[in-house]
Amino acid sequence: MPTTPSNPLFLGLDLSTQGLKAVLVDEEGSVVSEHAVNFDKDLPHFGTVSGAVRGPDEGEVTSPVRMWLEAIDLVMDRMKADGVDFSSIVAISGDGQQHGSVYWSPSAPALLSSLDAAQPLAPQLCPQFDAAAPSPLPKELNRVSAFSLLRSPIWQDSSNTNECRALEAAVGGKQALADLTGSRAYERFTGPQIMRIRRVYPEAYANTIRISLVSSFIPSLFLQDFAPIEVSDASGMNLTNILTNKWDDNLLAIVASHPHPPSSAAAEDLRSKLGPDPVTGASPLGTIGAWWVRRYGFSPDTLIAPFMGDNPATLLTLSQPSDGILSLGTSTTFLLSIPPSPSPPARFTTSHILAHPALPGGHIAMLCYKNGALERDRIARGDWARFGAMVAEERERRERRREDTEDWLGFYFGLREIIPPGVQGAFFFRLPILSYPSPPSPPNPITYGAPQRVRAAAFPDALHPLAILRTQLLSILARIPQILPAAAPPLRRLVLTGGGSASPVIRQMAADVFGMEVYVPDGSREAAAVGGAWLAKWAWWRKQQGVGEGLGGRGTFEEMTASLRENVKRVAVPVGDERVRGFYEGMVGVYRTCEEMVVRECEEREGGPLA
Ligand code: XUL
Repeated sequence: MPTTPSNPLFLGLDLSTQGLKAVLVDEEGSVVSEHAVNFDKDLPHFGTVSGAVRGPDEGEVTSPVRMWLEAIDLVMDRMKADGVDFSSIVAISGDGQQHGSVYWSPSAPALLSSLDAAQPLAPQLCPQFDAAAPSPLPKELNRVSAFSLLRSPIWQDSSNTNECRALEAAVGGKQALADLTGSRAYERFTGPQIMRIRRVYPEAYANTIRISLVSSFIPSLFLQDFAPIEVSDASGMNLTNILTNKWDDNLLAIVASHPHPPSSAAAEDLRSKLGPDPVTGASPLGTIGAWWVRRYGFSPDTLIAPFMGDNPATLLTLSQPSDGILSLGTSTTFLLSIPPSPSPPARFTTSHILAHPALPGGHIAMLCYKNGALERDRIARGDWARFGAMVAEERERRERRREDTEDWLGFYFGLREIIPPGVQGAFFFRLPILSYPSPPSPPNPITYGAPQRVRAAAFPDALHPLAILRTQLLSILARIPQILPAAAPPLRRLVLTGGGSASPVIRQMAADVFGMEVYVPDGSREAAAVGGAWLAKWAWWRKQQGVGEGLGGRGTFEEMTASLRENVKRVAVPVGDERVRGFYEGMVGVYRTCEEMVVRECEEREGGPLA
């Protein structure tokens, strides 16, 4: 009979684009320790930029699997050096950046199950390789590598547009695929990624016995055996039915056969590579493997719960009904929880519906932007104090004093963007102001003339910091009415998380653009990793209570979190000044016009529709 430590701890790991974080959480849900590894700084020998390798193919973005393994070795060693008592950890879960995929070789099961506790993970599972060499494993290394591809495609990849269009066409179009899977085909989604891997590396695909998501790769290491994929992360693959969360035979057949007619034998082969139907966050996967017990002193009873996608994990810790979550990490994402309802959630071709990891029948609506932090960081050039001062000064002049006869919008898409799909480049607009309201002004009604497209050189330099915040936030504001379920009450609070949420200027700007009070995590800023630790606690708590597989109304995630403390705090309220109130609602119309002009310009440049 396993003994329970007097102070049980829960480990949450977040394997994100730029680094790996590990948080330990106690029974009350408070974070007791945090450790992190930054890929570029701590593992520079992989030569990544912001955690990723671009190229060699057009649009290709990958991360070395060995880098992730070394990061896990390093974070565990850092925890050990800090005196973490691993035997107090009773359950482990976490999350990974969504969509990325890991390709396991036929040697993986034997290598995983026979790990030697005297050595770290990386050299035992993945040989050193030349970063410039092609990703498929050279055949002569097959016996010593658990991976058939040495670099994993990640969510920033956009090298498979043709595969996306082919998948949509094969099921009857974008909307048909969105209705079936929750999303139309997106380059970063794992199904279209697998289609490209099959095309460019047919031998490596044949040499793959299992495909994991980043989120199921990590628990596979802890179990020393393949872990199944979890439902919320599975809904980022374009391979499951969003209403049943099961692999869809037709989609498997298309992905496994294209450009040939769908074959059921190919579909079965892909099904065996993907493993069993996805599991919910409620089902523990098993207990920790012997390597972890011997090397770090974990208890052999430590439960391993499924790992999720990073966005669902963030929502788990921060969300209450009627909250919107704006995650300002490497990507910028906006998330809403959709409670279970007798009618299925509406599906759109510009946003995503994901399965909820801990609320059976519940969903998550999501908007995702690729150029979020990448472009904000580029403009700030590390000097956030200057960035903030420039935003504040320009806001004062344009929103409060209203002293110009023109205003400006700027769009910044360094990488091929997700929303609007396929746009790339920087685009600047002058907005002639036809009239300001005479006081007392109702909220905003500035009248704008037709926006004029201007060259970068004509755009006021001092405006870039405000301009990027404006367009990034307006893009979301313009789309909220569409993604908010019809029966849902209006949003009440906005919860900010991720790196950008630390900035007081961004907090205030978000409060004013959305007209909502802004909250941030209270305590740890690692909301996704904490979400993992909470899911781990849920699995353990249900086991303690003897709750079986089906929830049957008992042992729900809500029931468990009710005993955990409120973990957000209010940091900004919309300003009372009526010149600023409603300013951005009034700008949405002209924003939409400019966005349409950007899309048209990109289409003309590329000679056809972008997506
Ligand atoms: C979501 C998405 C990103 C990644 C990385 O669809 O692609 O948010 O999850 O954070």
